[in-house]
Amino acid sequence: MRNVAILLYSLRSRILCCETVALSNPAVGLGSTVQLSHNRKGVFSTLTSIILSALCLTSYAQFDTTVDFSKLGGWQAEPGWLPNPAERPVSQARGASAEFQVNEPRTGMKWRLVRVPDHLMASGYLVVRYRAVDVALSSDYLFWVFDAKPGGHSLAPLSLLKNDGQWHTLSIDLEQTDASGHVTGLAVHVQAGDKAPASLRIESLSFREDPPAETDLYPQPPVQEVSIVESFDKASEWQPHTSWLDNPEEAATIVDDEGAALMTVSSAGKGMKWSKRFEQPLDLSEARYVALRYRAENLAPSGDYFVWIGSEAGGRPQEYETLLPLHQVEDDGRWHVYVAPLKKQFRIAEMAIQTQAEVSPGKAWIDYVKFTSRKPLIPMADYLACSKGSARWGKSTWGG
Ligand SMILES: [Ca+2]
Repeated sequence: MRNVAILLYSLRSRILCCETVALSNPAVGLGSTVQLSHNRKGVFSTLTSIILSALCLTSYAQFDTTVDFSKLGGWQAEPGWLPNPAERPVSQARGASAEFQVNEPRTGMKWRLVRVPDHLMASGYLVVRYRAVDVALSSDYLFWVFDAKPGGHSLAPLSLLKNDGQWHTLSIDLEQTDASGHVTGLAVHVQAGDKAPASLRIESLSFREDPPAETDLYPQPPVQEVSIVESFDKASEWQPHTSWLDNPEEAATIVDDEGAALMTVSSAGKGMKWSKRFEQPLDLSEARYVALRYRAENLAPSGDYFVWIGSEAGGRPQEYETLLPLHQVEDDGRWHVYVAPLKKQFRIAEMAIQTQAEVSPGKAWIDYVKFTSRKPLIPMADYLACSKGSARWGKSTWGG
């Protein structure tokens, strides 16, 4: 049953997180390269609703999977993975615990977990209880995960270790490290400096939905709580850009509609982009999540953006990010709140939005885009089709 819970949680994560990178990022991009049929979207949407409903009703939404190393075929030393492999590395697995040791100064070893449990998902937190002695700290990885990203990626650097021989708990926020999909492999790394042996004892390693109360967190949570809102309550601030796309509809409109901006494109197969420039750029340095409330009807799904942000005005900035691509927009006429980790932290000088009509008329409403330092809790009312605008959104609702 726990595996089912993990699978469900993973599906939820996939739904909530911007996993798919838009194929055309610059605001002026013309790309409409990813096309999904509305039927497929509809089926997925229905499936999504069923799964989300099930999640609300089941107590299995919380998961905690401790990896029992003794059942997994052990750890394989990979001397070819580093330039200074130790000659006599030691690894031992006993039940949930494992010990790694390098015996010669200025050498190291990387070990690969031979087999990982089925259904282990790269979501939630990787929680590690460990004790380290004389490990050389550096920016090289402590843990490496093989997941949906080709070749895998680092989860945390060696420099995080507290090297004092005491027990510590480290919780790695997997979403923040950009982990996603199934965990197909895991590796651990130990380096000795001038002093040897260097050892790392892992008492337990588990994948959990939430970190424990007493823990070191990685990445470090933001220093300052922030809540930055674009409220979309003045349509006149949004300028159309017919030159930013190859199929503009000159007559497309953007108007105020009860606290939201309503974009309308009347001709099937046409679209429009609008942007708003911020005289005072929005500083996202402490923001970690984005929440976007919208609804849409008759939109054409494409790889280009629905909402986009850039570090400079004009459409071709140094830094930019697609907050939500058009093909991930739920096109069922209902209000949705899309929540995802923010991949980049920069100062927003311009935000751009786009509507593409598959059939006439294509309509999309955006109520708000909100950037927060903590994962936002969205009131149920925001998902209801009857609720309009964000007038009721006070600071207290968001806790920020
Ligand atoms: Ca609004």
